[in-house]
Amino acid sequence: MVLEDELRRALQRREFVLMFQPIVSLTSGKNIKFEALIRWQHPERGLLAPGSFIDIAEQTGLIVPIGYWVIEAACEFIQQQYQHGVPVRPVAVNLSVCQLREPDLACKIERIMAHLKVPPYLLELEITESMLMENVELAMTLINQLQQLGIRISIDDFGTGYSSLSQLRQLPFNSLKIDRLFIKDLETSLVDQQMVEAITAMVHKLDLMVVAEGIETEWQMAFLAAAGCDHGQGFLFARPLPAADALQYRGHNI
Ligand code: G
Ligand code: G
Ligand code: MN
Ligand code: NA
Repeated sequence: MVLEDELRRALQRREFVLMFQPIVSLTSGKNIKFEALIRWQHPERGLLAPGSFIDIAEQTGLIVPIGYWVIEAACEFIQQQYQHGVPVRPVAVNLSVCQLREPDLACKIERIMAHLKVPPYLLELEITESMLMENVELAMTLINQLQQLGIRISIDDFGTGYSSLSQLRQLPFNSLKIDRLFIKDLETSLVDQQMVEAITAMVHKLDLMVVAEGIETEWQMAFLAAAGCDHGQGFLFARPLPAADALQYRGHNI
C-alpha cells in the first residue's frame, strides 16, 4: 500500500500517538509545560518517528486532519492531568505550514477546545521561524486570531530562519525557542555562547519567554540559566514520554 493510503487508514484506525516532552524552569527545575510530539504506532513496522511520515502528510494535505487529531489528543492529555489530580501544565503542539493556510484554523481549534472543555491558555502552538517567513501576512492574521482566543504562541527553531527584528516585534508571541543547533556545541563554541546570550537579551526586551531546546548536559543547563534563559527542554530532563509517564513527571533537581 502506498504511504498516503496507509496514513489515511492510520488516521481512521487511530494509530497515531502523542508523546510529551517536559519543558522545565532553568531556575527551579520545575516542570512548566510539555511539548506534544507525534508518533505512528504502525501495525507492522512498530513505533515510527515523525521524520518518516510528516513530509508525506504535508505533501498530501493529510497533515491538516492529522493536525486536528493532534490538538484533540493534546486536549485529552490536559483532561487526564485534571483527572489525575496533578498540577495542570499547558501543552505545546507543532503546527505545519499547511495548517497556517486553513482559513478557519483558529475557529476550528476554538471549537475543539470548547467541546473538550479545555481552557485556551492551556494550549500553545509552535510555529517555526521559517513557516513564519514563508508568509508573514498570513501568519500575522492567524496569530492575532489565536491570541485573541487566549491561545499561546511560540516561535520554534529560532535562529534557523531569517526573521528580522522588526517582524518579530510586530507579532504577539509568548515565547521563543532557541534551536538545538546553538546548544549542541555550547561547551566548546564561544560563538554559540555569545549567540545564546545575545538572543536571550534581545528576546527579553520584546517581553517574551526564552526556551532553550536540546539540553543534554548539566554544563549546558548551568550556562543557559546564567545567560538568563527562562526554560529548557532536552534529554537531560526527559525524553519525549508516553502520557502515563508524563503524568508522573515533576521536574529536575537543580
Ligand atoms: O521527536 P521528534 O522526532 O519528535 O520530532 C521531529 C520533528 O517532527 C520535529 O521537528 C517536530 O516539530 C515534528 N513534529 C512532531 N510532532 C508533530 C506534530 O504533531 N505535527 C507537526 N506538524 N510536526 C510534528
Ligand atoms: O519541534 P522541534 O523541531 O523542536 O522538535 C523537537 C525535536 O527535538 C524532537 O525530535 C525531539 O525528540 C528532539 N529533542 C528533544 N530534546 C532533545 C535533545 O536533548 N537532544 C536531541 N538530539 N534531540 C532532542
Ligand atoms: Mn517544536
Ligand atoms: Na525546535
